Amino acid sequence: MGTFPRKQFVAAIGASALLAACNAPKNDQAQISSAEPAGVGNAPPAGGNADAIIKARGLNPGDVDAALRTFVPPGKHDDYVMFASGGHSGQVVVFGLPSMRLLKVIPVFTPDSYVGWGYDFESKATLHDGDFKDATITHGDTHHPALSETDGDYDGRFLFINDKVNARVAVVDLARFETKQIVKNPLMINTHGLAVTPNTEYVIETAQYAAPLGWGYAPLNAANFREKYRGLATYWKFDKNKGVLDPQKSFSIELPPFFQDLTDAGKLDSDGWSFTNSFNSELAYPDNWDGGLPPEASMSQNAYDWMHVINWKAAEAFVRSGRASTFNGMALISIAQAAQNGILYLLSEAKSPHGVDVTPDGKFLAVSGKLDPYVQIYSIAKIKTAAARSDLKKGPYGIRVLPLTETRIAQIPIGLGPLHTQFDDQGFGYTSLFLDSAVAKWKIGDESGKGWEMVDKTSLQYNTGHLAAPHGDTVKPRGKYIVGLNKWSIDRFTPVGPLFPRNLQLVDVTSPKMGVIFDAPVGNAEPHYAQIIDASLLKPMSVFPVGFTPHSNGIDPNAPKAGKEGVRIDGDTVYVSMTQARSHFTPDVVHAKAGQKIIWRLTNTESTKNAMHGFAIAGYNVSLTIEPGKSEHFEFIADKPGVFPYYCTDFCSALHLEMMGYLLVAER
Ligand code: RUQ
Ligand code: CUA
Repeated sequence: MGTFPRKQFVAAIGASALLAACNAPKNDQAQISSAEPAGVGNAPPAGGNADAIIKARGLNPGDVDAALRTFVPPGKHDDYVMFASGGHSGQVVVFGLPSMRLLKVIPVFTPDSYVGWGYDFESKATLHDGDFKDATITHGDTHHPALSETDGDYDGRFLFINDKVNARVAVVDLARFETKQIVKNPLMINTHGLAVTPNTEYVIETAQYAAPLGWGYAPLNAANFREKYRGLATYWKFDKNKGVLDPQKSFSIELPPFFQDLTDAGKLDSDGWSFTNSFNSELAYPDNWDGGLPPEASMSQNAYDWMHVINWKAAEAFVRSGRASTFNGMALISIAQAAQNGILYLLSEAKSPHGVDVTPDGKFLAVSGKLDPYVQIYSIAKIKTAAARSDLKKGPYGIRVLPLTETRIAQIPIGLGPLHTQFDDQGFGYTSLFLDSAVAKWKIGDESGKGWEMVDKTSLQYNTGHLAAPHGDTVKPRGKYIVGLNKWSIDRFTPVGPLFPRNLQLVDVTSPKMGVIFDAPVGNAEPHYAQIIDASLLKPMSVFPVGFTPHSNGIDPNAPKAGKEGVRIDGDTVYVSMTQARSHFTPDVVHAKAGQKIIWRLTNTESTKNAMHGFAIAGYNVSLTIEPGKSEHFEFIADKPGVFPYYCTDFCSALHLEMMGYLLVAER
């Protein structure tokens, strides 16, 4: 293919200024900076005129306090990074705290034409790994992000996120902030809870709506619902060296068809245990609903629901001993096996529970039922003592029941619709109140049940779901903030039509009285849950070694190299080996004949930070962003004859518009 020699091109435009601006700043400076007088860009307004500004804008001292607590000066970085689920956008949304600035959107279960997720060969293959019975699913409902942990604290290496609707789990590699793996649960259809164990031995995924295991069919009637419909807890083994979930070493525990919900893993004193709540202890199902109560009423008749208390270390040992069966390629412990081998217990919990959260010391469990105005506190030492008893009564499905009176040590009255709890570094818990639209702060007491009391409460706007706190799920919470993930924003923002933004609210918890200090609209689907990590623990790459491919997490031997580009035709396949660098694609013309298959490889050969390029081509549905050093690969059948410009979609240089080429597909 004829490529215009670079030297001739430079001579042809003959402008040294253009050259300097667009051709080759191979260092870490932004291109523009060399042309800009030092210090101009970030200079604050001269003088300092705070009083006049406060007056002119009608601010009160509280506003100014909030502004000072959240303001991060231009060019300065945030202290914390928050990973929020993107709800049914299928993504993860990344914010900086305290500024609440949006830093990134990571596509996970849904294709994204900016990142190119689902457009290149490798990411398409990753999406295919989440296929359901050969059907590629291009949506997801991301719910519960869970950061990888070492010794019970976030380590900044990986983020796990589940797809509630399709029971899939994804691994996001935080070296790249990119989705690395998607697995479809081979036994369950949908899921809700996701949690990691303290050394990321396992990622725990728990079911939501009961269905026959293994994606099977059973007519819906009373007998089948009881005997054939099932819940589940899956313990996905995480291979830390490879950074992937290993289905071969993972296992599941069959659970009754209560609708399991959220899960937390024990830590420190309670390491080896996990706690999964559920609703629908009534075992209500749609046939009951005909002419009777609607589902939400038939599922909330009982005063209590069932928490599942699971000794996962005992389950792991059981599987290793070879006694579990295998179903759809996954080790499966039956309810009877779990009940008889000290693996599974039931414990009463307040009705319609959602959050179940282990305190940072691993000693207590905070559970709240949305229809019960208390946070219920259980002692895990007492749970373990009770579990060791040989005279426990059997409950549903022959599962032994831990006595509520022996294990629950306190109930803190906090208000209406308690939903989820987070912790700080000062010995306080924070529980969201969905119905009250508030957050309650309460003191962690002791084993005897003393000292558990609410100390503060503040309104949020509105209908708060989960809360997130810096390292709030770990053995070492960092305190300072609580973020309320509010479902409704109602009157908080400039109207943008009937599809309202959600409202993430930053709450300061360092003052004696909590207070909202920032409202961040989220013009994305619902952030169900978020985790917040100290930014200094994240060590992402900023450029890739040239020729890097995410698929093998290393250099691709087939990656196009500078000076070795070209087009090769072999039978009916056209192999394109292309590089891109400011401001040129090499080669810049590709010829094909209608019907030929094109296997196109493209390397961004830049080594300068931030020097990404895009690639998009008319008519053939390819859109990519290629970070410096990265090599991508895509394929299509050139079935439409015509002239198809391709170009760089990222404004990379002063000659960005000129960074283009043609695919010419001739008639046969
Ligand atoms: S969830 S709030 Cu998975 Cu709690 Cu939606
Ligand atoms: Cu490369 Cu624009």
